[in-house]
Amino acid sequence: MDYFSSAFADETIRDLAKERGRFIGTILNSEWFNDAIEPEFEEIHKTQFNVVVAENEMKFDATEPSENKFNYAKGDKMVEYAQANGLRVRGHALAWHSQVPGWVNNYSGQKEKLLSVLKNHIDSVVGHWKGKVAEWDVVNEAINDDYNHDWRSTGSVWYEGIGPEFLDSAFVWAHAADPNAELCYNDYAVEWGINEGSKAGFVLEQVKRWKANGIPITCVGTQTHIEIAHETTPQNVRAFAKALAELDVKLNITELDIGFPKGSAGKLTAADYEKQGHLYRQFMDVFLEEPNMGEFVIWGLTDAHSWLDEQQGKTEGLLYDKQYKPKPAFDSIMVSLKAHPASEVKSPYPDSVLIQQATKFVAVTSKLSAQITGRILSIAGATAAKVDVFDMQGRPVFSAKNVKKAVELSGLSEGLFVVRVRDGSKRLMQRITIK
Ligand code: 9MR
Repeated sequence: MDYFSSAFADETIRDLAKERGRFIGTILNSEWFNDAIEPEFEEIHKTQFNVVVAENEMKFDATEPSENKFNYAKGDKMVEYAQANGLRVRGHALAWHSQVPGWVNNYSGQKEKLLSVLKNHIDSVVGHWKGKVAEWDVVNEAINDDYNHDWRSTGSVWYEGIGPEFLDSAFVWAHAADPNAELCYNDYAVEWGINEGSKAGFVLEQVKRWKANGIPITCVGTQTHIEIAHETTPQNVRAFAKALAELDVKLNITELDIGFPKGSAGKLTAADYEKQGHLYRQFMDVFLEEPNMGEFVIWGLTDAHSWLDEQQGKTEGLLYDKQYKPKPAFDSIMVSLKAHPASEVKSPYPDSVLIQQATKFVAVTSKLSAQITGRILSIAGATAAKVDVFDMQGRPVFSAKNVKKAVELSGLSEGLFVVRVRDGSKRLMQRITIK
């Protein structure tokens, strides 16, 4: 279905985010690390975003697959990519009950041993990327799914063996290993409101306690894996952000996706995608309006590679479709950014953080430009562009594929035309005069 024609082809989320002192990004999917992803992926990723997270490659089982034998190769690959392209790096995740390798589980119930395993892991991993990973999910998903929320007491090797103090210790160790890194508690279903008995309410109680006890937490992550029907969630996130601001803690959106029910695949209408865009826009509005929100991360870039299809009864939750075309949600995010001018958006980061990002920033190479000399149309910024020319009534009069640098617009008379250049996700529409 070809309903996506972005009105913002020549502007990027990244430039607008940067001007506002904020970070907007998506994960690098595991397929990227394995060189098994379409070339459009990286091109869009580094052009449109300024923060990155590894889908799986900085998790415990990936970084310490056997005891005290660390594997940083994939994480290093991402850090180098981020540095080369001026992206901030989020580290995900240090202490989590899931994706823990078998050798750790062999120490179940051995408190002293598990404490030293977790400390060694945090010292080593955070130490390895000191100064390069700006922010860590120190503890991930440690709260249970019961109605009366409490720590997850079963199914967590850390809680069962160590007790709740594993959380406090993890923050202290991470801070010692990189005193400048932001340190987050990250969880799902905290976008359901902050009422009594809510998961977010439980987080707030813990953050209060941590702050009172000098535990070095600086941020909370709301994963925000939601569905199209969850219309109240943006305002819940706003309330959570305000409550955390009182405690001098940031709230980041860390894993956003807005899925449709799986059965709707192939049946979605333009109105459905508009609705999805509207929800994305509301999240972006909240993000830009709350001064203690710094990062807005979407859990995937293209619907072609998403955990929703692989592991959930959901589908099509991201900004780009399976052909890497920007969906209405992309434009909605741009509209929100434009509706919140840089002069009105506060950044929660000190100048030092923003300047560092700015100097690492390399020029966006993705913009297309075109120039006509006689009948030769020269194009800059394209790898293999499709060029279409229309007369002023919109009738197609010329078409060429795989244009790299220039094409002769043969067969055209003199006069005014509109040229459209498309190269992957990049587009350009421009008037030209043939003399
Ligand atoms: O997207 C990740 C998927 O590839 C993994 O198989 C899965 C394993 O647990 O983890 C997914 O990412 C999760 C993230 O690390 C934590 N929050 C929920 C994410 C989606 O499951």
